[in-house]
Amino acid sequence: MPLRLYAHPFSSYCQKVLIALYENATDFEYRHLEDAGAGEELEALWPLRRFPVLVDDGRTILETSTIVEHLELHHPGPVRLIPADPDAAVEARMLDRIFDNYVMGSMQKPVLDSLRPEADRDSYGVAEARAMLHKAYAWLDARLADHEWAAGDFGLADCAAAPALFYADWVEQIPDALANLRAYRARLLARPSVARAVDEARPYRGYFPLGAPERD
Ligand SMILES: N[C@@H](CCC(=O)N[C@@H](CS)C(=O)NCC(=O)O)C(=O)O
Repeated sequence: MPLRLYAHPFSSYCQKVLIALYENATDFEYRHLEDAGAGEELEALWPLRRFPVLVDDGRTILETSTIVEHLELHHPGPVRLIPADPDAAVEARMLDRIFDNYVMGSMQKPVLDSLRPEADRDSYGVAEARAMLHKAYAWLDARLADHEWAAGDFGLADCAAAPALFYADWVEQIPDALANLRAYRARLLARPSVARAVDEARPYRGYFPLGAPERD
């Protein structure tokens, strides 16, 4: 029975898992969330309706970081998604958390806020999120001075970084001065697995509520 992934191509967290699957050419059934009945199936699996969700032989795996861990454990391929060395794995997981919590999370705040009715918007929270992005950018730029990928070879943390930085740059452009981070984002976009995820999401750019820029 192939893996089944409930996902939408435009979703940043779905892209994180799609990149991991594409890296190792892992076979899976793509349950596109715009297809009839897919939303109901997702809700039956995970009432919180967060996506993506992976189903492997009747087992439901939630949360992107653990989905990538599951892929490495049960469906490994030539690209190691989690380093074999436990200490290096801690570093990879640390960077994964940083990208999810402080880049992806801060990017999502202004996006989701713009979808709220005007009266319910949270301008203070949005300003905080934008400031957080700049702090995260500066920290990452310094780290990337001597790292080609986020933590060792390409893996989990880069799967998280690619969609996070892709969309974060649309929300709050990475300053020119942060050349290491800008170059890392470009390196990620040049990676075939990432380019594929970005291309598959292209038809949905009109969904971006802040207006997708004319680049990338
Ligand atoms: N921590 C979750 C986050 C997943 C998440 O927030 N996914 C977004 C799509 S990018 C979602 O489900 N949005 C639907 C919603 O917020 O109702 C993970 O890593 O899987």
